[in-house]
Amino acid sequence: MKFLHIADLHLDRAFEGITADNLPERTIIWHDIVASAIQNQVDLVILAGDNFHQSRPSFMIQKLFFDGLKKLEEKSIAVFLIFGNHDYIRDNQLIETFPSNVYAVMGNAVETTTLKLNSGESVAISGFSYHQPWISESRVSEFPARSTTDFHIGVYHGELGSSNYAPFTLTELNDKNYDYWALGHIHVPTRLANNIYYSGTPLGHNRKETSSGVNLVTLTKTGLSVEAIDLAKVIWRDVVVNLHAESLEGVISEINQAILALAESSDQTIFFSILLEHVGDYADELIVRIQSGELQELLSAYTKQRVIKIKILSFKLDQFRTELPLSLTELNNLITQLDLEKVLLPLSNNRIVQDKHLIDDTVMTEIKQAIEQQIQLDFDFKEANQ
Ligand SMILES: [Mn+2]
Repeated sequence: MKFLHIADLHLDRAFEGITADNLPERTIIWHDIVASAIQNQVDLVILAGDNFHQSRPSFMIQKLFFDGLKKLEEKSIAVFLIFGNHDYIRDNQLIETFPSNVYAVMGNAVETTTLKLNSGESVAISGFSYHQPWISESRVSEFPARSTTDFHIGVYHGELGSSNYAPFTLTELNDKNYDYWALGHIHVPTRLANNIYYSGTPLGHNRKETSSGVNLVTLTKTGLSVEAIDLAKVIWRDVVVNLHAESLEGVISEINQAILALAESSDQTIFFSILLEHVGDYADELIVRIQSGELQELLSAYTKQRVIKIKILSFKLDQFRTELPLSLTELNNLITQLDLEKVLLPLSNNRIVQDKHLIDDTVMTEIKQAIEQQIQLDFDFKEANQ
């Protein structure tokens, strides 16, 4: 049998730092996933949670999502889907009923469905959905013993080790003797074992998400093959431009060439983040032009002439970089220990914030990640062993 393992689609998630309207660029990925499933003639599509970025996905995004599911229904491709910590199940959440080809896990418990495939083979698929933004215990013990069907697939949204996202161990998963574990939650495509994979997010949504993919999995009686496919039409790249020119004119040309060199070798839209190194005497002038947004505008215009869509996120000038008297590990520790609940106390006392549950563990984690990301952008660090 053949199936697509998809996770962490986050279909309604905005691109971080991109303010222009980009809904088509953000949602084309789902269209392409559906097309890929049809083209590869898969029996099944698995969506391993966080299909939406929030538990209140917009009506328009839901329509797009259901449209894709219906296309799969027309081709008799089955879908098994669960909800993760971001799109956890709430009352009055969805605007449509799932089409007949979709098995969506809606209850609190682990659910199993069995499919009879055109090939005559049979497969059992087991998984659970989140009903709140975190789950502090492992759910693996609730998964049934391996079925007598030809194949058994486990679908699990969670984190290896200890965390608030259904933490699990590899031993627990292995002990089930399933043919494949389709994991969700970690956005970087990761192979944990021969038959245990995070497929990763199909589309990066910020500078850190530089890799993306879905898994095309073939199961046979004798084994499995896993092919990672990158369907993303939008990618994120950090570019370091080591400047040599002595004048503003030369510098603009150097930056432009560095971007075009990458853009021309790719048919994807690239969101560039540019780090300029060795900025010379023209620094003051350059900074003014960067702060006003003029340089970004100019570089985008150059690339648009070549019909390559590029956006520039930020500039950092390395002459202003300072080394912090810390290693990266020490910074991590400091941020982990940061008592955000205390810092956010005045805010969390606000009734709107309370009513809408705006501050939860996910938000806390995201704030900490954002702080760490920004500090890493602005400073250099000591080597860990010094
Ligand atoms: Mn998740």
